[in-house]
Amino acid sequence: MTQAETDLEAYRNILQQAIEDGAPAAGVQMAQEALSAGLSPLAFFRGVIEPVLTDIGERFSRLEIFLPELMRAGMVVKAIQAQVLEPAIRAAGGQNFSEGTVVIGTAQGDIHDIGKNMVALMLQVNGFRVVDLGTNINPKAFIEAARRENADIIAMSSLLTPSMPYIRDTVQLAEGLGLRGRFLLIAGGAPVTRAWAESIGLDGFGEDAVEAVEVCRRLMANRRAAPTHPSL
Ligand code: B12
Repeated sequence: MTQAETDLEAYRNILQQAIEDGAPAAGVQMAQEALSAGLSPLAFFRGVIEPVLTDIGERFSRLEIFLPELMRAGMVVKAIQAQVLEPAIRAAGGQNFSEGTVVIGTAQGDIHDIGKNMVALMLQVNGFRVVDLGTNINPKAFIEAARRENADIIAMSSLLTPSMPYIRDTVQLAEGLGLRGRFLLIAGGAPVTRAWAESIGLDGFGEDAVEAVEVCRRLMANRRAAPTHPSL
């Protein structure tokens, strides 16, 4: 194991312990130390937060842990995001919102927002104006917000399988209203796959926050090249 891998493992163990103890301050302090030691916020998110949350999710499915632990995980990770990662990413990013406007939210029935917030932040620091609608957003609310904000892209997040049909409903609502040429629709989240995204007619899909930026950039480049194309 390289020194960097050993460090990541040590950070993951501390995060795991902070979650078990329900101690956001310990998580925040560890994240600050990791960034001070030279780890980038994105590398921290991918190398520490994502694997720990994945492991917790797997243990939850195996009934080894229960809802209170899931809630502590959400609380500790959100504190790290708000107090350490977001300020660091914002400080490094520009203030130029010329890439386009993205309306983002978590799909109806779903209140998970850690991944969605990371996507929103990465889009913002990469030049998109982002309107974050929050969680549990129904199809009509997505479309109304996109109209109100004159958005280019509607970005939907879903962590719950039962919420995925609402993403499909949003695509169908946009289609029914004749708005497919006006808004580009994309989605992501742990249970969302590229094949499913294609099957319901989404314009794009992203595996993680970095790919979310890539897909939005690509869609906007296509739109600029062929602005009247009906289904971009
Ligand atoms: C933390 C957590 C919670 C916290 C959420 C806190 C919060 N504020 O978000 C709380 C305690 C609230 C919670 C509640 C529940 N949870 Co929960 N939760 C999790 C857990 C452990 C981590 C989720 C997370 O943040 N992952 C890390 C982030 C970074 O990953 P991500 O969201 O996938 O996002 C990345 C990519 O997917 C992508 N992405 C995300 N969104 C988008 C959008 C676009 C447009 C793009 C391009 C990309 C993109 O980029 C992100 C960054 O890289 C997961 C396990 C897991 N493996 O994910 C279970 C999990 C999602 N939960 C689950 C369940 C069942 C529940 C509950 C129903 C439990 C219950 N019995 O009440 C409730 C549901 C409440 C509700 N109505 O929403 C299941 C879902 C199963 C399913 N497929 O339906 C999981 C998978 C656990 C499991 N294995 O059973 N949960």
